[in-house]
Amino acid sequence: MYKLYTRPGSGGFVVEAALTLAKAPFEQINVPKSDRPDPAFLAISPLNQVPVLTLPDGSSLTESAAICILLAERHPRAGLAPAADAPARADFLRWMAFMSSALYPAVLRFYYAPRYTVDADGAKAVKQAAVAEMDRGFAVVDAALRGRDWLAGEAMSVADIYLAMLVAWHPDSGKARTAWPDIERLWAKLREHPLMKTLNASHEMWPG
Ligand SMILES: N[C@@H](CCC(=O)N[C@@H](CS)C(=O)NCC(=O)O)C(=O)O
Repeated sequence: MYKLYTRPGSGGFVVEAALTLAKAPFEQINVPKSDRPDPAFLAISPLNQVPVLTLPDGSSLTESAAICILLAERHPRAGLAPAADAPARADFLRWMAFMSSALYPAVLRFYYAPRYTVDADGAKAVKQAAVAEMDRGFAVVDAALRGRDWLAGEAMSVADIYLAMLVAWHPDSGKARTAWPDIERLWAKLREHPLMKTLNASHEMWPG
């Protein structure tokens, strides 16, 4: 059985969605935020971050995008991603990598701003720059969605859920909904998705 280390409102949201869509049984372990982490948790998550997924063979991995891609590979019938040889696979990999390497870190710079400066008064500037970086990234994704329903191919994939999670973290989600109409169109569909509604009840990613 899988074990998912997570906490409400975290990147564990998309992994929980992927496991549930795959109908894969998993145990969920809530990891409280702490500056003095449990050494056993640090052994599987050296940066003291969630999500972490422990696989049925006992090995563990961090990195939300890697976890989602692995689950898509291991549960091909769940349709979490276009097949490895499908033309849409390139878009899927591209956007998963873009979201986890450009957008997610910008979100972290906003919420953990003091970590990103040695200036005791610098957090405000870090936050401003983080929002600008998020805005740049979301505009790229919004443009890519023009005329399309989903980020990759003709069906919802875990990349779309990943995007909804990230945009929900924007500190001004009202602005996000008007500034990027094509992201909003996708996000609106996900807000009505029965599983996202269920997950949102515990994660409170967006106003229900
Ligand atoms: N690169 C990691 C980032 C994970 C991450 O930053 N998780 C946040 C919650 S959304 C966390 O655990 N933060 C606690 C910390 O950094 O101290 C991923 O994609 O999974």
